Amino acid sequence: MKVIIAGAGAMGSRFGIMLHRGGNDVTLVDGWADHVNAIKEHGLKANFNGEDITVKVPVMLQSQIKSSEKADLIILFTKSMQLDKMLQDIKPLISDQTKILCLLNGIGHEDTIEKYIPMKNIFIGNTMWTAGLVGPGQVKLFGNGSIELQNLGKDQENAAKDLAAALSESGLNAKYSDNIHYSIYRKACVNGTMNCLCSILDVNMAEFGATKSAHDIVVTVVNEFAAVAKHEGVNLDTAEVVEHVESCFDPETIGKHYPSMYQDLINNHRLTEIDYINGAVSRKGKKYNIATPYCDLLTQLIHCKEDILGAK
Ligand code: NAD
Ligand code: AOT
Repeated sequence: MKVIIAGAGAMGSRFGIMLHRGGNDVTLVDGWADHVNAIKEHGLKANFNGEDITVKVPVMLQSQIKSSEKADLIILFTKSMQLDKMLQDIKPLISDQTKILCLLNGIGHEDTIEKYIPMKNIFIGNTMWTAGLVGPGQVKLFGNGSIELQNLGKDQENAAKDLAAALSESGLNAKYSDNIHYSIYRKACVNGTMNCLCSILDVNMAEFGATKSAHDIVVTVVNEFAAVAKHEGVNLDTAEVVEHVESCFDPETIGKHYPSMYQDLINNHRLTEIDYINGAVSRKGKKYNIATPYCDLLTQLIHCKEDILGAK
């Protein structure tokens, strides 16, 4: 399968490496010149579950895309605020048959994708895999994960199941979901708690989970997400979602992970995806006349921290 990874930072690199090792014809596309040049010169370097590996994989800048190379599958892995530009830049790689899979964190990305891609080729989902960027051309990957995905287009259920099976052949543990908006909101609850709170408190997920207030905060935030989701026809089982969020506290599994928002804001002074997570719930709350005070405050605090750190 000819696979383009559109956005080859931490997660794009993980997926690129795993799909390449699984025998696919993978090309990375990214907008960060230092990263692209490092991969071109030295290969993509990864600490993969404790083992140092180097993967030689084709890579190009968004500005170097040629129209000749149509992909079977494009996996989107930009940050939320980079998605629209990436979709514009990858147009030459897309044929009428190219499937687009979006696994970004956050809510509502299909609205952006639908502007550029016919519905029949759009597949959306979320992932419990994690990844960290060490520096240009270098990532750290540990632990296990999974993917849930579904077709947006009518009559594309078999295509979605085939796509999940193809990703699983490379060890990505992908499953078809018949209720992907539920799964996306469920994962957004993980990010709507862990990402902002670990960044504000300067801790990893296990350390946050060990605080006395963690449970109450998680319950309140999940309830706000659930109230908004209900207005969109998604009925979250809040007790199950809280349990799911709190399973991330376990230091033996992924508790030691610093969420991507922490990596961006605290380590690299980069702008965050908060407006697509808690910020999206705040905006929807105002639209539906639902109070979301924790999401409002968490969004504001992350924006304060962006200002304080001069994030770009
Ligand atoms: P990332 O920031 O590592 O990569 C996204 C883009 O930003 C890439 O184009 C990358 O090259 C660029 N970039 C990264 N660091 C840069 C720097 N210092 N200077 C300039 N450009 C830079 O993002 P990610 O963590 O791979 O996340 C992609 C999507 O997946 C997001 O929606 C994220 O929330 C989601 N996600 C991340 C994780 C995780 O563990 N990292 C887990 C699940 C989902
Ligand atoms: C995560 N992390 O989604 C993944 O860092 O943005 C992120 C992210 C899987 C399970 C728990 C947290």
